[in-house]
Amino acid sequence: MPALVLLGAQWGDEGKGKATDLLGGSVDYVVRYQGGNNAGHTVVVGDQKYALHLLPSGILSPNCTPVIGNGVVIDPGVLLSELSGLQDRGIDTSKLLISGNAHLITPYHRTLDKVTERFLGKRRIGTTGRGIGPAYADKINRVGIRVQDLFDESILQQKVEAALHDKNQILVKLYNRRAMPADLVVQEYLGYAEKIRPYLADTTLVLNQALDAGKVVLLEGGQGTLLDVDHGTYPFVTSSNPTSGGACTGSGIGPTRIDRVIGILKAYTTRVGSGPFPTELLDDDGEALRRIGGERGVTTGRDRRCGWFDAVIARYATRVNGLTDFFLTKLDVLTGWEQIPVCVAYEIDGRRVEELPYNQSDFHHAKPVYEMLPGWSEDITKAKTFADLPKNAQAYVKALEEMSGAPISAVGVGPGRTETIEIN
Ligand code: 2SA
Ligand code: GDP
Ligand code: MG
Repeated sequence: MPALVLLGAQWGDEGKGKATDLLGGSVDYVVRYQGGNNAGHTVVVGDQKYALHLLPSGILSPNCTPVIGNGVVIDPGVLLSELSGLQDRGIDTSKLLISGNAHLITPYHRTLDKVTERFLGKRRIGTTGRGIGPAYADKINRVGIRVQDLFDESILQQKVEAALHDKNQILVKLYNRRAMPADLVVQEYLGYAEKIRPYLADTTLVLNQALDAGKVVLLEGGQGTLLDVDHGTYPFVTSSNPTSGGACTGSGIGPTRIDRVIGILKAYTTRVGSGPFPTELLDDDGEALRRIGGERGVTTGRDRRCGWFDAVIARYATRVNGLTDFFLTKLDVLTGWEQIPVCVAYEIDGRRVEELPYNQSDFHHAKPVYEMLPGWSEDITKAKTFADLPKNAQAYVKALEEMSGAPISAVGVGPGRTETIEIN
């Protein structure tokens, strides 16, 4: 198996961290290819719970090399404190590799993220406020600061000055904020350089050479398909490409080397932040899913919006990512419902629609068409094989597989590393 991609099939928080950790024992490299510390990936190992933001979940597997690829945006202060937090808990972080081409999030990106959201008011995206959008905007606008710039003071100074030239005018004139002195940013960032230097690598070269040598590389997505800046519910998206194409550009691994693309799919749906969500539940069922599923943002602590499973979204994820299979997570959370509604299509202005509409207004108007599936009441958290699941839980999984367009190869029945059923 050469390279494989693991990504979110919905709006993020499907349980990618747990799935990556599960595969960590059988892969040699785990690579983050987009996003930054907006992500929150939870991994539960025994009685220990880890919340990772910037570091690949493979960092918890001793034989695995974790890599932060060129497509990631790095807040260096957050990176170093995440590293020292893991070191304090006895995790070896020395193998980490960081691309010199990854871009840096700076204090002005964080400030711009927050003031823009405030300015948008009711139309705000509901970002994590970590500076992700403004950092990617600078990258595309060719005024970004890269990790490699930390090692040349005069280049860093020039680039920060250039980046701040118009931003300071915007901050002062438009948002009534104080200008940010370039020198302050440069001094702070030069202070990170030597701490980051040991991890610096030509990650694209390292990964391709590893693949040549028969090693296995796992590309781990942050966020999810519907938060993709190209394929998601724009403008209510993140500013990167969590979809499988982003795994190539964000790591420097060509598509011909990837032979498996796993979509992580929650047995119901959640979303953090603003934007359309056809199956959202604003009633007791939504509250129950939130409570039982522990649906709270790992980075911001915001309550996640909850709703029933949406097969239209799952089919779309299969299509735009070329998924080979799904891991279905959090099936245990659905235990106890007598009947479980599943959205099989939308009704838009009186028409039945089977595929995700590309038109933003149509998606905003989409009403779910539900099919009712019978529920189960037995505790499933101890199930080890598919046959251990109650008949109705088996039928739920099979129905979702049928509707979603790719086989389900694993089912999560609890947050722990071992609480996963593999299906052959
Ligand atoms: P941003 O900050 O620019 O990426 O925000 C843009 C949108 O992307 C959403 N987004 C997320 N959605 C789900 N999970 C994410 N990670 C955290 C978690 C979220 C948290 O694991 O729980 O703690 O709030 C994540 N990161 C970004 C975001 O909500 C906006 O809708
Ligand atoms: P990620 O961003 O996709 O890595 O997901 P998060 O960590 O943000 O959110 C997923 C949550 O579900 C975490 O608290 C996980 O520990 C938890 N989780 C993952 N798989 C399962 C499962 O099968 N059952 C239950 N009950 N919890 C799970
Ligand atoms: Mg998350």
